[in-house]
Amino acid sequence: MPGRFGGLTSDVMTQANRQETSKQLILLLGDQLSLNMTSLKAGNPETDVILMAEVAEEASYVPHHKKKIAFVFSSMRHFALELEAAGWTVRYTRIDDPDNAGSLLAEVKRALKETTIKTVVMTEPGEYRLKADFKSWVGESGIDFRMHEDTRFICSHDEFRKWSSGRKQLRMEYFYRDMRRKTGLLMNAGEPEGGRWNFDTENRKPAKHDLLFPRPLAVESDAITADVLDLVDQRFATNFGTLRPFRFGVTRSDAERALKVFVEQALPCFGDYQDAMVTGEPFLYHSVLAQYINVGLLDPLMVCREVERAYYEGNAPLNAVEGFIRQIIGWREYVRGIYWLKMPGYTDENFFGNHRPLPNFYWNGDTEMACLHSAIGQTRDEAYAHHIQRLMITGNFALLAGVDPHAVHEWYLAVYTDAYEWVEAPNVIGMSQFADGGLLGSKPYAASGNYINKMSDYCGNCRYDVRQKSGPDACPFNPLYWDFMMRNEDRLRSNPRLAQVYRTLDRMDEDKKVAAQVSAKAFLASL
Ligand code: FAD
Ligand code: DLZ
Ligand code: SF4
Repeated sequence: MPGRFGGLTSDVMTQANRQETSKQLILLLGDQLSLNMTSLKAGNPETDVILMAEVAEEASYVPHHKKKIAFVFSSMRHFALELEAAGWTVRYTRIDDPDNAGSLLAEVKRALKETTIKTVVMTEPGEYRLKADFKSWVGESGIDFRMHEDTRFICSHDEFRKWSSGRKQLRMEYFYRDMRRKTGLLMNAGEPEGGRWNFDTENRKPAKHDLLFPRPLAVESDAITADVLDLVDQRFATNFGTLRPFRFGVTRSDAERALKVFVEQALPCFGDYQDAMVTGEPFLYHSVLAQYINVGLLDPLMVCREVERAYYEGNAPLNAVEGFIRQIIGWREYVRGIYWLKMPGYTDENFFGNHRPLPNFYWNGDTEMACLHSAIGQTRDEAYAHHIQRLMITGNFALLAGVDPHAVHEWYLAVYTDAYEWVEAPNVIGMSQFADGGLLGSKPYAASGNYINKMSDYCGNCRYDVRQKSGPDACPFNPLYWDFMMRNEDRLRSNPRLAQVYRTLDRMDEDKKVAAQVSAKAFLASL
């Protein structure tokens, strides 16, 4: 197996000779690692050539975490072998290939030059920037080019456009119900299983440290992954993140095993502890499957059917199963719909007009705030943080501190193994930073230290005091929260979901308001 990649330059030469009779070049991207891709379905293994390329442009359009690059490259290399085993001819360019043209488009042009192929086929890329690159090249070159829909999603672009058009407000909950009806997941004679669409009232308990947390599947590196790790070590030495130990799976069968481990060990408590945060416990009862789903190693609908099966077989409760399925057929599909509805331009939205640079501690965890220190340290080590850490710790802080949402977006896109713009940007720009002014969600996810203290054990280990509202020892989230509400009053007061917050502010003594503003200002100046 490892030798296959060692001699790749000469492989490309032999493949080029075989390509004389080929008809189509099928470009397969690093997050399209499934035999069910529409580009492959439109191809013929007898005649067509698949192009896969590790390129500098994809590896550096944001400074990706080392583990993310290693995961993508190793998964690509393993998938190339799977394709060859299935009878395809694969033209695979490694990042260190001396002839590497540096970008996916340039690699396509090189392949066309070096072969007699005249037709290029691909499945729509997940990110707008790549789709735009290919569309404009096709316009100029007049090449025979076909871009197929990505059918790994339940809701097509057209369907989302129709669903959203004419609605005054887009809300995930209603979209989700349509996806339940469409897929039949947890449906019983046209009605939601258990008589309700959503069981969140039974979810979201804080977790205690003494629970026996399950662990996501940890996969030993094989020779291919070991090679990739060495390569990333050398070539991306200054990128963010800890590379080793590297425990992600890199094949479909690894990912399927990870799913099985999740369903058996963590799913039953997924709902209960979905929003909990515990120091030193990065995964809790989360699935840690998003990176596999997003690159194609797991099919999202298949994942949901396995999870649904656990419920019907009596192995997991409805609140956990419904909550999990909602994340995938609800949130995941909904954010993708918003992304394609609003691109280009969505990643530049800035409703609050925030321009503060991202604090440096986002890159090194060097802060005395225990919650941020923990969430960022874990991000550095695992290239993973669960949803509530992303939303209510790193996201909440950036929102309250008035950080430029585009800088926040670029950070999230870089640091998580599961980060691709179509899913990351709506979560950051819309859900977390409210930079779209309320298109995706109905209110900003802003919270003071009280929420963090309720849902985590961070505050007990912090140099700041979560009960103090102002002053040098007060938890910075407290004054920052009220400062945020006062600063943005003209934009937020009319939001019905913040009515209670503004009633509390109206009752607050003037000196307390001023103290919060002074503390917030002093803290922000110290960043
Ligand atoms: P679990 O908690 O086990 O959830 C199960 C699955 O549901 C996930 O694997 C994922 O596929 C899906 N899911 C859950 N929540 C969401 C959501 N809000 N949007 C889309 N899918 C969801 N998810 C990404 O896949 N890539 C990102 O780059 C990303 N960036 C985010 C940035 C911010 C600021 C926030 C608040 C959320 C972000 N999410 C992102 C959503 C969510 O946090 C991750 O999907 C989840 O943490 C991945 O871990 P998991 O697989 O253990 O998920
Ligand atoms: C994330 C990523 C990285 C790091 N490297 C590559 C690469 O070298 N080649 C490739 O085809 N894909 C890579 N990817 C995934 C792409 O960035 C992803 O396909 C696009 O952003 C579209 O979603
Ligand atoms: Fe975070 Fe404030 Fe708690 Fe410290 S006291 S861990 S800064 S919420």
